[in-house]
Amino acid sequence: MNANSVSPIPNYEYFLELLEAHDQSHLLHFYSELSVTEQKELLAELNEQDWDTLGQLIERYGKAYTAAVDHYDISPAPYYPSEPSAELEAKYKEAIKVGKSLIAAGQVAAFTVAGGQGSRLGWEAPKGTFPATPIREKPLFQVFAEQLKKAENDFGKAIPWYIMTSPMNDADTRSFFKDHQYFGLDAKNIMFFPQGTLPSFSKEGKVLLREKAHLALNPDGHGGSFKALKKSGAIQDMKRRGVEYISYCQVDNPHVKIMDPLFIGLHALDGADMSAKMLPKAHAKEKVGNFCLIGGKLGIIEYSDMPNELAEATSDKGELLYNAGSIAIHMISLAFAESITDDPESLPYHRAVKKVPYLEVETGDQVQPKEPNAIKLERFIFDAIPLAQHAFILETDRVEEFAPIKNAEGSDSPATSRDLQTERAARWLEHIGHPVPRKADGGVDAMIEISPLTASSSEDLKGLELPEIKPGDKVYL
Ligand code: UD2
Repeated sequence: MNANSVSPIPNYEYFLELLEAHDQSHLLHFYSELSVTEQKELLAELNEQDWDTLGQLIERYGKAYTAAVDHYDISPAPYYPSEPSAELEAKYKEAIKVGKSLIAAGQVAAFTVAGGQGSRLGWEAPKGTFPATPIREKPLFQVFAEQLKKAENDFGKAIPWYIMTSPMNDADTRSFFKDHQYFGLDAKNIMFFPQGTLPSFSKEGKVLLREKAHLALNPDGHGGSFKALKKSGAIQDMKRRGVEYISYCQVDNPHVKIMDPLFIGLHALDGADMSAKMLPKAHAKEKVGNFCLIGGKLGIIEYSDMPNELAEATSDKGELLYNAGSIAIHMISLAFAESITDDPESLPYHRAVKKVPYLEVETGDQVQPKEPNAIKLERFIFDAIPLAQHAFILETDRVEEFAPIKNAEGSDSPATSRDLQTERAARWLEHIGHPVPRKADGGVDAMIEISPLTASSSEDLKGLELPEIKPGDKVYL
């Protein structure tokens, strides 16, 4: 469905005047050389941008930019522990009950952000199509779809799934799902919508052309989710279905538990606006956001913005003071998401200087820059946390919930993710007393894949007929 009302796109003269006023008229330099279709495409792209706002952003983040990070009054953030203390035990039990009943009542939707460009992974297609699992090589989207199918079977209620794409990968994402018959889900319960874009601009403040008829656009960050949820009609669709809570995840982590009764229940019991899962960081500079209290409010400082002295600070016992790392898993109340969409300027922008290929207007040459040449702006979803009246963090276990695929090689790569998937499967089996061969270094001496349709925890494996696993075996359950 699409709730956008389509208004006509203004003509060339309108944009010429507008762009001249913003000192960006070079974007129409090649207009007369374009075919009628290309002319329309260019005007449509120009029409997508809010030029007054963009002008202010270019002013602020372009030439005149000075980094102003107020790291005042920062302290470590408290969190719910993964293992409840004696006084929390009853609350966790109650939360699991509440979470299950909310899922069964259809009040929880799944939301996956899949609009990123995946450039670090070197995968040209949408990242969700990447073959992620160790044996069957199921794509990431299939892993999530099967989780939702299992939840639908367990709770007797279909779970609506919202998938944010970008204009660059929207069509490919939709056809991938269609080609795979929506992985057994009912297409009526899946809604795709593209996020917004922002043009890259030069250090001198000129918006770049990618081609004669196209701006150099990039997705506006997952913080663009709020705007896109509203613009696409997804928020309306959620209301129509009686959804009250959104379970948010990134497309790159096959271990995310999309429907986690404990997390959902704690969020509801606490009346939270936005909640997050955390892991103790593997090391001071791990590439995850840092949970902090900033001026008394919970927030995240991204790894790239975290001053070294804070990232590396330790307690008397030698433990990292800021050890709470964000793995980008959130619960968001629908009412809160809507309040953010009502104020589209509520989230800040983050600035990155990147190598952006562009068309040089003076010469008409295509330039592949060797050095970073352009400014990209993005918004981050987690910047909404400090705007929440109530927000909390829940600790979780690394192997259980974090096996991200981000880089082609090294850390957070397909290889490390496959190992973690095997390790989690082995633990689930061992937990119910089923032996798994291990090497001298403790690693699993086999390859094991458990389908999300078979089990969402070790509990689901109880009572199943399980094969004996010998060293070097490949076992798919
Ligand atoms: C993200 C978090 C980091 C940590 C880590 C855990 C940010 C900025 N940082 O780091 O704190 O939690 O994940 O895995 O998020 N995406 C879109 N649209 C966009 C940009 C990104 O949908 O415009 C999606 C993208 O498809 C991916 C996710 O957001 O699924 C993460 O984006 P990233 O790769 O920029 O962030 P990353 O992995 O450095």
